[in-house]
Amino acid sequence: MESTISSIVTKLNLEMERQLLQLLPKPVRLHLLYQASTHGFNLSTLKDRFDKVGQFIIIVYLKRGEARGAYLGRDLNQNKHQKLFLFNLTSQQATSIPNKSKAEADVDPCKYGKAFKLRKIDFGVCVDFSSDEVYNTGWAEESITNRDGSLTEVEMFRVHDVGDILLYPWREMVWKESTREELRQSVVSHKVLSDSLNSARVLLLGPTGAGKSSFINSMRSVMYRQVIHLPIIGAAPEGFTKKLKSYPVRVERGGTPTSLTLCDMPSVGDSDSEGLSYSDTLAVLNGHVSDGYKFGFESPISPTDPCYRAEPKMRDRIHCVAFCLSASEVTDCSATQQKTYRKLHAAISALNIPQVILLTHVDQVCHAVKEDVCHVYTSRIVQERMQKAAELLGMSLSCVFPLKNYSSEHAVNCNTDILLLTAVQHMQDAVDDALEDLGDTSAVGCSSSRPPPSPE
Ligand SMILES: Nc1nc2c(ncn2[C@@H]2O[C@H](COP(=O)(O)OP(=O)(O)OP(=O)(O)O)[C@@H](O)[C@H]2O)c(=O)[nH]1
Ligand SMILES: [Mg+2]
Repeated sequence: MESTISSIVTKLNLEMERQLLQLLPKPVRLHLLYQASTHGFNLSTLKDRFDKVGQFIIIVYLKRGEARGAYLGRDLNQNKHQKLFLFNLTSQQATSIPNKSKAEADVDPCKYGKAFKLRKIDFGVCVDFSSDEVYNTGWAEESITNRDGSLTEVEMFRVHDVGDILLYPWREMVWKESTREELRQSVVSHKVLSDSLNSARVLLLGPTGAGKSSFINSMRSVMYRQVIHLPIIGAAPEGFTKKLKSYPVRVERGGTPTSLTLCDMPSVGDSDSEGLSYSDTLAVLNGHVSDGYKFGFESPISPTDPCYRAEPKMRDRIHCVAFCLSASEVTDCSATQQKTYRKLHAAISALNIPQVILLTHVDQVCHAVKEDVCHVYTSRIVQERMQKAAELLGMSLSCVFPLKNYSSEHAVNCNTDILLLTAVQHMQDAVDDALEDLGDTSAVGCSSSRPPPSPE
């Protein structure tokens, strides 16, 4: 059985777990979310970790040896818990007590009619047992509390279908504070493998709402060690970002820039008639478009526009492209969109520009990942979505980086930072690899058929 913090040992012994799992129709794995003796006998953490979606098991352990509990299950697209039962549990057997009510079940994880009720009391927790017309438990009416030691533990588990979570991660990652710091140091100390370039420009390309601007905001948050809110994120059906703008990734607030600059721009359209056109994208890649240019979707940038740079220098070009795709939408991509992305991928490759895929919104496709992004490489659905993203662009799976942008939280999180920093570190390496491969440390962003740009 998995637990969120490796040092937590569940009170559910192997025999009890075996008995309990027999009550469930499908093979499942349990993931410990809350333990009263670790998180506090006050139920607030239990309620915080119960997000109303998915399947949960709550167990109370009694000093006299037995345990009792409740199972709640709800599908993603349903409002109420559809499946619900109470149970008795010992190492020898588990019996379920069905919910006899036809009414839809309540979503309070601490309250099951009068039959089983967890409540807060001064300095602890009390569980009230009874038997009623909804749950014919056969339990004597009694209240048991941890204050006198008769209630020894309360635990809540998330129930995963075995098919959803892989037994072993398919990409190695050490989810520790030290990993975050090492990655951070590597990003901070990195120098571009070029005499003529202090900072490599990474262009974020992708559909509306994929999280391009959020990635910039998230990287700032990682480096500043606090979640910040740039006013560049928003939802608009026709796309929120309208201009080209570059954001240096600084080592700290007001600090020196790192070797990466992230460039934000409007979403790529399905065709030249909507979103950013193919020709405008090429103009940006080749460094012809200056910061602040507002794209007019009716016509591409004209060489007479004040923002048009006729003779771009090496530093003006794009040195790496990060395709941003949302894990929750990557499967809905139309054939036209696929064609557009593949065409772009081919054009960018012809310019010798390295490319990566940032798969955002991974928290929206898997419960376990939503709880903690450290499950990203054991989640089968995230693995599928990563494969889909690679296939969409015709790129290798090793170029796909799953991540979660900071969108609703107020503080940075170690594992979220690890994923974001890993993606950025890979971009820095990819730029260096491309420079080295060309054997000319001033030519990323140039097709072999074009004359090399002037260095500065
Ligand atoms: N849950 C979740 N929400 C995200 C994630 N990334 C972005 N969002 C949200 O998605 C919405 C769109 O994000 P943006 O960063 O503005 O998307 P964009 O790609 O810049 O979109 P345009 O500028 O319109 O092309 C915002 O509400 C973000 O908070 C993510 O990884 N997880
Ligand atoms: Mg944007």
